[in-house]
Amino acid sequence: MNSKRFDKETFKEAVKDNVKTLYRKKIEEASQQQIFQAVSYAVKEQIIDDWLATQEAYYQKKEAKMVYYMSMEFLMGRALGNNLINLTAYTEVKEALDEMGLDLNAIEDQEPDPALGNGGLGRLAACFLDSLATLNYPAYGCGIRYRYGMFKQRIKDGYQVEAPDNWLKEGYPFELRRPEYAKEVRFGGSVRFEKDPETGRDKFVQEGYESVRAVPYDMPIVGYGNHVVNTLRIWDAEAITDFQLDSFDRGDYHKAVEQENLAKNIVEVLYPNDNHYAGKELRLKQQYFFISASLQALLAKFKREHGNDLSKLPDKVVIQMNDTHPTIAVPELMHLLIDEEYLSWEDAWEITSKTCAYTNHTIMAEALEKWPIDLFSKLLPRIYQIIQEIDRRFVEKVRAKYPGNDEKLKKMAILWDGQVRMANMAIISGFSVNGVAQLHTEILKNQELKDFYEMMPEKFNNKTNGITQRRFLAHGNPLLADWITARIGDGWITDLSQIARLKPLVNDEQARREFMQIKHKNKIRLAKYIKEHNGIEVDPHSIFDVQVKRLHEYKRQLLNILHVMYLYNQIKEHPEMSFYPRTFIFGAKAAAGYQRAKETIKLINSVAEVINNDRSINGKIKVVFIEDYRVSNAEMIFAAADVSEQISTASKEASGTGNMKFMLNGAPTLGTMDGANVEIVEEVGMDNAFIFGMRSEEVIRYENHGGYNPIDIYFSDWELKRVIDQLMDGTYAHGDHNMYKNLYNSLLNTQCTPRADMYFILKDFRPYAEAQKRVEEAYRDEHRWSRMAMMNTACCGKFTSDRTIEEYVRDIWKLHKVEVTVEEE
Ligand code: C3B
Repeated sequence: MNSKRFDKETFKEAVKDNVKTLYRKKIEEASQQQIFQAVSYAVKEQIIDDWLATQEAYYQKKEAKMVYYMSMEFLMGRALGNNLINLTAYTEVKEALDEMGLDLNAIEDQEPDPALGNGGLGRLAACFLDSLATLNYPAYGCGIRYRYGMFKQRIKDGYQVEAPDNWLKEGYPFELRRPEYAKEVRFGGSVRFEKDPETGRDKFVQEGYESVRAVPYDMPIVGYGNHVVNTLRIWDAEAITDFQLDSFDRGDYHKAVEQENLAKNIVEVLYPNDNHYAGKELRLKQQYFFISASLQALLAKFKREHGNDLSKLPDKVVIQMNDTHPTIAVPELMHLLIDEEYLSWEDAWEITSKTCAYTNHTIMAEALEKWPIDLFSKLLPRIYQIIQEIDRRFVEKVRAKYPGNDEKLKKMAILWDGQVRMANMAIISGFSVNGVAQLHTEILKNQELKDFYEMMPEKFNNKTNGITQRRFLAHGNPLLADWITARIGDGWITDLSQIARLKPLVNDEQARREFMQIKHKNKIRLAKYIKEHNGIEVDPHSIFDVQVKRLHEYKRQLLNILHVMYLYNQIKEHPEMSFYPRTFIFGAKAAAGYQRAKETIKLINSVAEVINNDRSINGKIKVVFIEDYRVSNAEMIFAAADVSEQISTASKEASGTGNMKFMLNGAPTLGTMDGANVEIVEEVGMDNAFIFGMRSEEVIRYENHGGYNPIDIYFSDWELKRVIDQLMDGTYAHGDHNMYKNLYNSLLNTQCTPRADMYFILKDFRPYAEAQKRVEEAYRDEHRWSRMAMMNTACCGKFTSDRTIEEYVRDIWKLHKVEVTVEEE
């Protein structure tokens, strides 16, 4: 439906027809949701031709190597608007709908926000799919079709309350069920060794297992203006009803019910933990479920297209494992090659170790998955055997290389201390290990994964994250997108390096004025949203200071809100003090069981309540907590931000990607030298960011050698002490002295493990407050601020996921572009 192919009248007819056939209604009688469905089906119809053409082109071009991006999370966000953008048909469809008396924005709002992911890692996967399709690379995303995605967050009395996200309730128009590709996945039971009577081959046979049927649903991933449509394949689980049970179990009602339950439970819900693993058996089941199904499908497809010589697999296929969650792909691929394809261990290993690559997304110890051997070997007996053998062979190598050095094994073995360490397995078995920003990769090499790096340096490489400008500028900020296009052409949409052409314009007063006018309009749009959702009146002339991301102690939302409390004290004490009005905007979900995170949300809301209702401060500060932060409202928030809060404890944020979305939309970073902030500053210059606080080396030094005591700071800074004491004196708790006890203790209590103030909030407080003062000063100078804001947009070319993907392709995946041509009608 590239503008030429797209015909308004046909489209209108399609929408009307769909309303009729789907709902037996006329347009005028249909609900908004029904219209959304009808419009989406009309769009999908257009996509299908390109989808077919793409798959045909990949098939024809047999040398086309394919990347399989394996991920437990794909945080896609809404598809309708994004698909229209990428079909380059947004404007036409908007007009067509206008002519029918329909409003595209309102229709887009009817779409549930597919939230099959937690945060950065899941959204990165979604950006990667967008870039792969746009850059003409053959790719599959493989994941799970959770019935319930990331929970909906409601705020009641300032507390987070989780509500289920029933995103499939009305049916999702963009997915396609593919039962013909269903696969069986087996759990439990035991493994028997036998000789195949016919062939005489050694065989491992799993018996007494439970199994489920994995049924794939495909979602189209539309490339920008190039007719490429790739596939995100997410797996649903169904009970195996035709009773392929052992003869022993045939007709066993109990077993049938169990299988029914297994199927239902396995894909029921996304674990809502970010940077933290729950260690639950069901989670391991989820992992194995989608990996086994995906790999079975992958091998079947390979054999269909390339024949039975599996030694060619690494030439045609690369498997990228998105963090430790899908790393069970390694032993599962070994299992399929050995037990189903009858390859020798050596041949299977040769193939597997050339096909699998691993991305590390965090150094937080609590996020690196380890499974108790007990649990693991019961659930996946054959897979466990294979891991034992991988481990045995590796341990032998380590012993040969470092004789007598048990320290090395303690750090590097897969099986240790009764646990299966998934990261170690991935590093040992794959051909590539990458971090997600320069600093992060350096920390992996020199600190967390030092021993591996010393032993196999050739595997390690960096791939700094990126984001797609199609969603986060073209779709999320249409005013700015149009303005940029008017100024420098629309090449930036597929080549973000072109955005650098805005640089000379920062010296053009007229251009700067227009840029800031757009920002102002976007602030009005957000202010309206806040008024509607929070009932709070915020002034679009105030500084919109924004921290939106998952709630985690290392991200230090607590530092931000403590600073707000500090400012409020100051204003109360010195009403005459000059102060530029600020709106502090927060948005964050806390993992359901993460107590301190939930307390932080309550604190932010309580501080908001007190400050927003204090007439004596003349609205100088407003605090807003945006409920249910997610991709759809994120797009609007980035567009409206003046200041981008990226204040994690240095060394803890592997990369960050929100930081890049703010930058793209013209918001300077107020941040630490952490993750990709370091590279942002490199691009935009120190003068166009507000950097403060401890550097990563200093943090790591304290962590390794001790010597930090927050109590010293507490007693030497009375203003900070007062703020911290206010956590306990009831100021923000209607007199309750216990409400924030956990937060208070996390900062000061020496009983805390491993230490009080793990994330150096007290240590960084003053530097942060000073940086905030610099922000205010800079903002007062309109001339200077508009330059800074615009420079941020102009310098963010590096941070497109298109660049990231080209680097993965060049260094790891070795893919080739495939052109898709479609007859124009
Ligand atoms: C995140 C990291 O916390 C971010 O710094 C990073 O930008 C993204 O991944 C993408 O690389 N991350 C996450 O969202 N969930 C995890 N389990 C681990 C890392």
